[in-house]
Amino acid sequence: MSERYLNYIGGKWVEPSTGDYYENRNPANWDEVIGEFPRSAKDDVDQAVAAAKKAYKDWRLVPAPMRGLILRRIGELMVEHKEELAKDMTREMGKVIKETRGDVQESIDTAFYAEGESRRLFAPHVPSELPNKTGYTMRVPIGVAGLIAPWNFPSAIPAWKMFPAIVSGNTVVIKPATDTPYTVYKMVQLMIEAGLPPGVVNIVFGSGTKVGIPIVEHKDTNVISFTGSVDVGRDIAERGGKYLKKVSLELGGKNAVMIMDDANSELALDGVIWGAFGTTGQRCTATSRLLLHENIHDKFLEMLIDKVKNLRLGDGLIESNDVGPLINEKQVKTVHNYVEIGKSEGAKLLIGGEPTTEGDLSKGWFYKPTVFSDVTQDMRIFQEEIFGPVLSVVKFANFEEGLQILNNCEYGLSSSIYTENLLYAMQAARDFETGIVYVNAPTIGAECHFPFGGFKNTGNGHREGGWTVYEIFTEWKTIYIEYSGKLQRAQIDNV
Ligand code: UN1
Repeated sequence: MSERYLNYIGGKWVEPSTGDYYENRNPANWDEVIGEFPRSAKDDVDQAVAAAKKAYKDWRLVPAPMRGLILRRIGELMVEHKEELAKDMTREMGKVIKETRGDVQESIDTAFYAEGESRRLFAPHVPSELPNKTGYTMRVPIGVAGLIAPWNFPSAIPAWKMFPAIVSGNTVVIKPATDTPYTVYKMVQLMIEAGLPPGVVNIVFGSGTKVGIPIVEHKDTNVISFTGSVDVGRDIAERGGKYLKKVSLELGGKNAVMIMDDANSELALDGVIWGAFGTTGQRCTATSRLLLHENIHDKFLEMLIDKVKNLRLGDGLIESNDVGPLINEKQVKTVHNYVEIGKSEGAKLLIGGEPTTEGDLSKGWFYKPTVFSDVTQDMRIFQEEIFGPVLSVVKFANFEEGLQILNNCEYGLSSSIYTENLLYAMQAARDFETGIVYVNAPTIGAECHFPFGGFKNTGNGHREGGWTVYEIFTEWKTIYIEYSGKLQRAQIDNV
């Protein structure tokens, strides 16, 4: 029998109240069971939130730089365990080993950045309008943070949420994605080893309905952070709204690369391949629309298809493979359904377009890298997030038309322009309606110390990453101190 893993609540590994577990399997080899994880329920959430609430009383009073030292230790332990974490992540999530190393590295960077930020949670001191009176501000933690993580970045996204939440003085209850519980389990082990007191971090494994919703609706979770689909994000915002909770959402993307006719085409080609087929297209930031200037359209497509043909699909643990499997069978069906939709809408399938079980791939959820040309703006494969290795190509005649096509989208996460022309680059930076714009680089590859998030349906205005994530996990407080020894009335006595 495979190993069983438990929830972590109030400093103890505990069985779920349901006594029920599910198997976590390797998407590249369905026969391999990584472990059995709890199918928890509301009772477990209640216990975890109670433990977090209790721990918050002391944790909020630990000086932020001291909390930061623990974050540094967490980062150091992750450096020591980087290779092992990456290998296990590839086994449970599928993406190739160089990418899982990057995923762990993003968490390490986030830990070290959090340590730095712990010594500079700046808050302005501003002059008062009255004499012998002053006003200053401070940032305080919010309380218990409910964190709901996706499976595509099994380490980095939990780190983006947990580390700033903790360093700011909150305690957390995290629900890892059901497809990638093991990575968070291992991270939390290291966080305990680094010296986090009991109750500061709690994990409850299980589904969105049985665990996620109770976290959002619990009266004692004060801030919620979720990364996932628009539909679930909307539901969470509505539920959180009823309790007037702070809810931070990072939702989908339908990211486009626009290639002008003056671009360095080899550079653009490498960027498009990496952006579209890295992580098997399962990034919020993945390139899923390619806009090609009509002067280079045919030639670039030829070069692109040649490269796509040579991408090696397979088990991500084999260093020479380029593209791993999709996360699960359901995702294969979703991706394939979109391919069928694309064909029926009249787009031209140039390569791929089907799952594959050839040779070594027989036990995994592999899908061939797929490219459609002749895509038009009204097509669903142009508008909707697919979250798989499917690239939709559209032709445009000039910068203005390309810009209109790029912005014709309900999402606004990431975008990119390839050009050698400064005027186009600067206009793209200003006019692309996305939270992240790249010039001469693909749509993926955000760094942990910059704000991350997007416009439109990509989110609800918050930004994870960088210094802005500390806005999510802290509350502002304003303190007025009167030292005139008399009643002074603002707006009245000083005019
Ligand atoms: C995501 O896909 O949700 O910029 C996160 C990138 C990564 C993070 C992606 N650093 O592609």
